[in-house]
Amino acid sequence: MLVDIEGERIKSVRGDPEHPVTRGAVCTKLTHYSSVAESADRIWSPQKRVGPKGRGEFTPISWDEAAALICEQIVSVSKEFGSSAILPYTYTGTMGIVNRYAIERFFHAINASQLRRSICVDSAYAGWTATIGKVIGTDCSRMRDADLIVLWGINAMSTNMHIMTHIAQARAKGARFVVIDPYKNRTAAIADLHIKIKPGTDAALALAIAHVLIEENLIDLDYIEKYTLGFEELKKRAEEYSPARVAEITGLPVSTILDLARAYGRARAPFLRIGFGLSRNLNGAMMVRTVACLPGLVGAFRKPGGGCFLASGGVWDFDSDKLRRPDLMAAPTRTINMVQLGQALTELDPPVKLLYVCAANPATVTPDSSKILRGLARADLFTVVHDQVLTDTARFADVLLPAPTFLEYTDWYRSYGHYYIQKGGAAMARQGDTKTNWEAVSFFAGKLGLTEKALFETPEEIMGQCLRPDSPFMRGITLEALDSGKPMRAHVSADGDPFEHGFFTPSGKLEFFSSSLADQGLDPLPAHVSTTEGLTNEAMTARYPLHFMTPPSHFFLNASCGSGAYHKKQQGRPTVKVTPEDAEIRGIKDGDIVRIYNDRGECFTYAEVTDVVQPRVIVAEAGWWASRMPGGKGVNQLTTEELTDLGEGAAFHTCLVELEIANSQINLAAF
Ligand SMILES: Nc1nc2c(c(=O)[nH]1)N[C@H]1C(S)=C(S)[C@@H](COP(=O)(O)OP(=O)(O)OC[C@H]3O[C@@H](n4cnc5c(=O)[nH]c(N)nc54)[C@H](O)[C@@H]3O)O[C@H]1N2
Ligand SMILES: Nc1nc2c(c(=O)[nH]1)N[C@H]1C(S)=C(S)[C@@H](COP(=O)(O)OP(=O)(O)OC[C@H]3O[C@@H](n4cnc5c(=O)[nH]c(N)nc54)[C@H](O)[C@@H]3O)O[C@H]1N2
Ligand SMILES: [Mo]
Repeated sequence: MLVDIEGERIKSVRGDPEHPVTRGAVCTKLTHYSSVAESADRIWSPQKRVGPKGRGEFTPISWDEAAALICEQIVSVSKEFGSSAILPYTYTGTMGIVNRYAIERFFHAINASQLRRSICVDSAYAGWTATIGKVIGTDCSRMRDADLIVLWGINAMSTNMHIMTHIAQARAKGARFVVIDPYKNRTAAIADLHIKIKPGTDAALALAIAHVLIEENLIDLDYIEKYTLGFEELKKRAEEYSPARVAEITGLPVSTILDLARAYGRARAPFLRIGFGLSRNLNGAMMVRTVACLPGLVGAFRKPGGGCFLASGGVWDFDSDKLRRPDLMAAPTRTINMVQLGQALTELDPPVKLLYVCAANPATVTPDSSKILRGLARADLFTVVHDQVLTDTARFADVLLPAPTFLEYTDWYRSYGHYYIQKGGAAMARQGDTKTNWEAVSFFAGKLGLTEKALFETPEEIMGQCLRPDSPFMRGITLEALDSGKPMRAHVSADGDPFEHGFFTPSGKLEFFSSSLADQGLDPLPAHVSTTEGLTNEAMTARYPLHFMTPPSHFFLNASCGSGAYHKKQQGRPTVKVTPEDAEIRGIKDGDIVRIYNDRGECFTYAEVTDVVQPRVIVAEAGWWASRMPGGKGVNQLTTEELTDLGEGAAFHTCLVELEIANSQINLAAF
């Protein structure tokens, strides 16, 4: 990004025309970043709570006073309850490598409970890894030469806009563009074909495609022989998934399944881009694993212009131990899954007594948030929140710490959607009395009297330690080389087959049959498994007949940007999309306030009656701060803490609810 600063203000944020991926384009969330940086919700100095928890009433204090309060709690909680009663909850507010990961050093040094950070990618990565072995894939720029592009469970117009340029180029040359998604999102709306699948049934569709490819001999036997494992077993499994049976499961016409399979089998260069959306289901990892088998059947990876991509995260083999320093832990401690923060704060024994939230907003983005709010309201819980703005979570803080924006500090950033890493320098002077995440924990370490050198190193020192310029993927990527500020590429083929020399699985092949899954006592073959909570469960749907999905919004970045005046205005108002039939049954009209509810919780929003969704599936694009929804409750009140099939991820989209009209239940004047 190029940022123009005038005095102390951000004048503009633009894409860097010389950047190999963005080529001068940045998303609307960032071009209007000043609206976030200058938001009325910004916090400029440390604060101490003066009102009841959750009310957001604070008084300014100094960093020294804040440190005294926090350190006193660290000492007394450790003494009385053991240091595992301390829990850090840190996540993706900043993607800077030092400020995101190195802060764990401090929590290791005080021997706090560890956090399993699996809310985002872990279930998708586990599924992909089972088939492919490492989270790398075909460079997305190769899509430019594809003749069939399938986006599967990814709303790229909103979440990965840079690939849309490649897609436009391919389409100009005649490529067909298909989107597979339970609702017509922004991306599906411009596709040649939108396959409106029933949520959670994608593995069945992928197996039906395999069925047709095999039956109609549209497979690449030479590729299968050289590069894959378990074809005979897969063939047998796929026999169970006839297009007729899968039509029932997925709600798609048989003709659509046949058309997609044949198009995939006959394409000169089919490119499959798998998204994270489908992985956010209780059967999500298996869905990703199953879809990832398809390129193996047709040899897509070696077809120029073809391939498959989920993410690039696997190339960044930093020395994680040097970055996070788990060796600083004096004794083994427990690990708490971030997806289950609600449980951790309300049910865990021994309890969490000190919660340190940094660069995260769990009250809004973490599942089963009614439990989290109950936890945050506990009188015996001491909560520290380090953020730029007064979020829904920050309102519950005992001590609130102000953070700068990424434009005010140096860090290093790597993508999980492409293969570049880059240093981002501070573009402007520090505003207010803020500390970065690393500066804050270093400061507290000093006040606690800790002496371990690793807690006081500079960001440059830390970064220098964790880079591995000798590793095959990160060859030549040194601190000095990154200093130029220019993006540096990891070593993955830019326009060829990343798996030319084999896959990264135990067998070195693309594994239709996975012995590592078999070793874990799991089904070694791809399969469709319907979830207990889902439209096929009649006992549950009798009470909660609607499937509820909450994918990200176009103008928010998770709950970041929820403070931006521009972003809120563009996003309009929070809504739930519901079909005319489902609305009519419930007497709901477009624009009504509705209540969405299940046994976990409830939230209120505006009804948007529309055919972009399908019968019995409703969609509320997420990211609105709960405090800005009518009724003050967010969509994650409804979502489950149950973990996905592999990878211990979050299953935001596996969620049954009911909907009712609620115009008279809400006093809108309050919001
Ligand atoms: N229902 C539903 N829920 C979801 C999702 C979904 O699709 N549906 N998506 C999930 C996904 S993929 C993810 S990754 C998670 C994201 O969850 P989080 O990582 O909690 O992301 P944000 O909500 O963006 O909160 C980040 C906070 O960090 C603050 N921040 C920014 N920069 C800094 C900094 O330098 N220092 C500090 N201290 N703070 C900073 C921002 O102001 C913001 O409040 O949400 C998940 N939640
Ligand atoms: N504008 C914007 N951009 C973002 C974010 C944001 O909040 N806003 N968040 C960022 C983050 S942290 C992440 S991880 C990425 C995620 O970005 P993506 O990979 O695009 O994933 P999601 O947006 O979670 O989901 C994409 C689509 O999956 C669909 N989906 C849900 N369940 C199923 C299913 O069972 N089958 C199929 N086929 N589709 C399904 C949803 O309807 C949605 O349209 O986006 C990043 N970019
Ligand atoms: Mo994410």
